[in-house]
Amino acid sequence: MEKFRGVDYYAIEGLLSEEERMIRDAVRDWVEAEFLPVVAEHHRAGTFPLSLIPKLGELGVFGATLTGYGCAGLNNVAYGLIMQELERGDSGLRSTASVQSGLVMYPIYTYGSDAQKEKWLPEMARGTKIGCFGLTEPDHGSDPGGMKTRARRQGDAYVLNGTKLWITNGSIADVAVVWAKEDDGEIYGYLVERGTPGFSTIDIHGKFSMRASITSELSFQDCRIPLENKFPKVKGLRGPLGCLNQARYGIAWGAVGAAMACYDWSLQYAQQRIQFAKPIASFQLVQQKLVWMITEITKAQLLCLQLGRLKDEGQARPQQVSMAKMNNVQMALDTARLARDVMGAAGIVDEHPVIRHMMNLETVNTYEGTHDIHTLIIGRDITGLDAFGV
Ligand code: TGC
Ligand code: FAD
Repeated sequence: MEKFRGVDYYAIEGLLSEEERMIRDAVRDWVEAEFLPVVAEHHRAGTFPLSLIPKLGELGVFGATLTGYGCAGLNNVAYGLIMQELERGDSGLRSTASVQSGLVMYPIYTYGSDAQKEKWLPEMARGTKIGCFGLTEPDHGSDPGGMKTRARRQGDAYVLNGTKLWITNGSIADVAVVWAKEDDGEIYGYLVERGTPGFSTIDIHGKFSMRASITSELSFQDCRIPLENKFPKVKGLRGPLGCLNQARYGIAWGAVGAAMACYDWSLQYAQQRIQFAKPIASFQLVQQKLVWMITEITKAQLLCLQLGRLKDEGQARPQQVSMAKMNNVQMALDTARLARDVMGAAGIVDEHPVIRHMMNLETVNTYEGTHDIHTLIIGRDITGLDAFGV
């Protein structure tokens, strides 16, 4: 198959600034040259190419919208385009950048003390330190407000007890952002460093999705952390949910990247594959699938771009982020499944990227709020009625 040819049916390129295009192209070239050649072997082995993380730092990917501390200070559209290009490589690659930027650097920057920012942000921007985000628990996924993890003050320390499950990069992280309840029943955020006594991790194996990404369980047993490791500026579920707004925004763009990869690959395949003495791309039913894909990708691109412009004006509402995450991930999953179908048997092997994207997108559909939770968030917004439960 030829190199990726880009997907821009509505001349959206013309709506981007020169800087946004340059950033997009730099990340696209890097993914092409350094990531795509190794992703299939990592997918098979169930590993992540850790040596590439500092290179992502050099590219300015981490905390790209933040200012100071060695961060690039880009606008949200440029950041979205970075996420699109990373996920064109693999959802696990975008996950690493999302977690580091939106779920670890963002809360340190927004809720953290000056000392916490100075200690973590410059190294995280460089990719020489890695973070993870612990919100989900074995008994509380979609309803994190019910979390059981507890933090209790004892003298000059907080003592953490509990378990966080399904945590991206948990076992390789130098620091975990952990959300726990105190005796007042409120949720607070804490920075827990790797190696702290009472803090341990176990990786989750047997995944059919996100194989080129590390997913772990975090366990806290009488884990004592210094008082200064608590975020001073946030209290309540709005703390972690505020971080999710950032990461969900990146996923909305990233899903478009995965869909673009699947569409372009299956189009090229269909143009080359001969059956009944003709390229399969000449059959009406195959064309219908390809046309559906590019139409939905185009709509998703426009949704992202307008959301990014709103975000840059400080006008993007969390419910609008939910709509983009919900729509674009469903679109990408449907696109990947159609692309797999267009490729016949060839679609099931990892010589081609389509099945890998398809399996990854099953996770993307679930994490950062499932498709249905985002439906209910938007439903509550437009009706004023809460359909979540009691
Ligand atoms: P609810 O009563 O709606 O809200 C509680 C408080 O939070 C505020 N809030 C938000 N603040 C900022 N941004 C948002 N998006 C917010 N949504 C709500 C809200 O105003 C309220 O504040 P206050 O001050 O009035 O108390 O809370 P609820 O318990 O009814 O739950 C609502 C629900 C279900 C929407 C929420 O819990 C939710 O979003 N659940 C989904 C959980 C989720 O997305 N988990 C993701 C875990 S992290 C992850 O998956 C990382 S994957 C990383 C990767 O590898 O890429
Ligand atoms: P559940 O909440 O049990 O949901 C199961 C089903 O029930 C879903 O279909 C859901 O939509 C539905 N459902 C639940 N409540 C309702 C309702 N009120 N109405 C209608 N339907 C409902 N979490 C982190 O904190 N940090 C991470 O880094 C992280 N990384 C992840 C990486 C991977 C690979 C995966 C798979 C998950 C990750 N997660 C992470 C966890 C993720 O956020 C959760 O899986 C997700 O929030 C859903 O929770 P759950 O899996 O417990 O599903």
